[in-house]
Amino acid sequence: MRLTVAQALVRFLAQQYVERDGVEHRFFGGCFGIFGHGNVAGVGEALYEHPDLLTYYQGHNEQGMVHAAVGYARMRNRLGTLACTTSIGPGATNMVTGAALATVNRLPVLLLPGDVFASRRPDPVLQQLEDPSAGDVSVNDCFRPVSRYFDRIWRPEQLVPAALQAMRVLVNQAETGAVTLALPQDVQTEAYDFPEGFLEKRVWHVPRPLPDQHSLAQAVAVIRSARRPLVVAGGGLIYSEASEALLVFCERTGIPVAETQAGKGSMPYDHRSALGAIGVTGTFAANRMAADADVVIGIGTRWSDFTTASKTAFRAGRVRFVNVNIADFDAAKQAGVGLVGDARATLERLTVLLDGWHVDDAYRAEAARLNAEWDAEVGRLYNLGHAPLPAQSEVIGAVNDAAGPHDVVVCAAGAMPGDLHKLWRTRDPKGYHVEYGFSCMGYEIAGGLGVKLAAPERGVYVLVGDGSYLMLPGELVTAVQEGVNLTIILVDNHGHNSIGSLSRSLGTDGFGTLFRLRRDGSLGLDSERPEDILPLDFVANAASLGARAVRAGTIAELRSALDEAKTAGGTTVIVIEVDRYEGVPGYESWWDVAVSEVSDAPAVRTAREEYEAARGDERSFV
Ligand SMILES: Cc1ncc(C[n+]2csc(CCOP(=O)(O)OP(=O)(O)O)c2C)c(N)n1
Ligand SMILES: [Mg+2]
Repeated sequence: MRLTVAQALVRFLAQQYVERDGVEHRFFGGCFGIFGHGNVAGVGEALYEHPDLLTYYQGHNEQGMVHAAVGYARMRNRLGTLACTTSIGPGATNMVTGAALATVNRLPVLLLPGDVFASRRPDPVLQQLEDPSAGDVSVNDCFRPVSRYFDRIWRPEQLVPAALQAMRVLVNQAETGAVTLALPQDVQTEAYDFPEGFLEKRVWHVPRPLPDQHSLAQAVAVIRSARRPLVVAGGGLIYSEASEALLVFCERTGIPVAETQAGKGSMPYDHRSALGAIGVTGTFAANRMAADADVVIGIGTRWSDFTTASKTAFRAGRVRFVNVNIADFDAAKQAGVGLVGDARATLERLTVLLDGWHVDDAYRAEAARLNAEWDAEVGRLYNLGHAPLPAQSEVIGAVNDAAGPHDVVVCAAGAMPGDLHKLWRTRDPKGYHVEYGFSCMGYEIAGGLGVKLAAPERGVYVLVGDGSYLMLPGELVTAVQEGVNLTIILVDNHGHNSIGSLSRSLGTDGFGTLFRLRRDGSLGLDSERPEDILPLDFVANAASLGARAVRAGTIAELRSALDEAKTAGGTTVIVIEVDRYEGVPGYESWWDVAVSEVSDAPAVRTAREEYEAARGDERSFV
């Protein structure tokens, strides 16, 4: 069939399906786009000609479009995503951060940046990077290290193998991440006789592979030898829809469960074996049991520094790891016994192979006791009654109370992700959506939009800091445009408070983190006088973008604003100011952030001494 490259690509994308466990889904839920000369006449024309093929969503910042696609993909457990089309130059490079975020989080997104003319006839075109020593380099080469698959379509017929490779990687649970097909603007518009087979419906089967017998036997022997085993549940467990299998495994074996950021929600918070968050932002329940664990079973985790507390969380002399992971790269970490396979299938097999074996009753009871003690601590922090300004933990409590059991909380950067990791009471495996692989400021609203597009039946609560809001509020407009109802709670603490606290703990006094006016003669931005704090009006700002916007001065007002948001419909932004010095404490954990070895500041020298002492606890597992 004679089509342009862009027309063939749009038809191809509309015909891609995935199937797992006999259930089939369309893979692409639509296409986000911002047009410029690099895609308006190519991909733009193709979407215009057949708007029925792929729903078009207008983005307002290319990075935000990718965040929305990531939110969508995560909500769909990697069985669906959105495509993103941009112009060349800045429109394209605006997606690089989103690409890195997708790849770090192992979430599929398809990026279609426009590219310079393949013919080179009109060079240099507007926004073209000219490399005097390499004619084939364009700004899109920035996508290479942050994409799991990259190709540039220099000739029309090249689309066929490239599109098939793109799909292979997108649906592959071990390899997935950002996939980039750079589309030179002239090639997008060139016609070619595409084979019919290329444009027909294609169903990609997503398998549930099992680890090999030898590794399973080894893992079972290690687990049977354990007296204090612990499961660390990661995002892979949720993407594999393995929560039920995990519950059965834990009921039978009595092994307690700690959760990473991406894995939070693997177990309901009130299950007696649930220890909640682990690591730097962990609970005392999980961190105490991690410290003494002799066998740690990581399921679908990439063992980030936040999970391992920079390699200080697991302190038992002869602790051993078993890693269930779809990617052998992650399964090999911590010198673990690698069980390369699907989390659900592997957990079901392990449950059978461990039949009859379980931890002793005292260990089971210890986990149950810690679960209850931790929940009491959550209750305390939800109800601090801090005055005159409330504490952030009370905001989390009010939002948790307002959210239904299947609603979703969305966050990404600042102090909020750590506090949510500790305090959010999760009741549904998809109820907790904190992007903490890249922890990208600006993800919150755009990611929340993607979550809602993927799961319109769920309420979506976006918690966003004032700093993150200022970085990328544009997709608020998209939410209003699309009639997508988000409830956004903007937590105003007049700056980058999380980094301010980190800075204070490292001897640098919160330098550069408060939002304040520079006064004459001041070298730094160092005044904390109320009259020097920037008077930013976030209510007016959000209202000007089309949202319902209200201010809550107290937790009681926040609760009624959350109630009103449910009935009002549309996207609501609730702005609440919190006490920036009333943070949630850390619980028996540490994070490796290097401190200056020499400094004029005595506080920095002290911090360096403490740092060197703490670093001594870091372990390497070989
Ligand atoms: C895009 C990006 N830039 C910088 C950072 C480093 N960073 C992490 S948290 C943070 C401050 C976030 O401020 P805000 O959203 O107001 O949250 P708060 O820290 O006040 O809780 C910064 C600058 C980041 N994570 N992402
Ligand atoms: Mg802030």
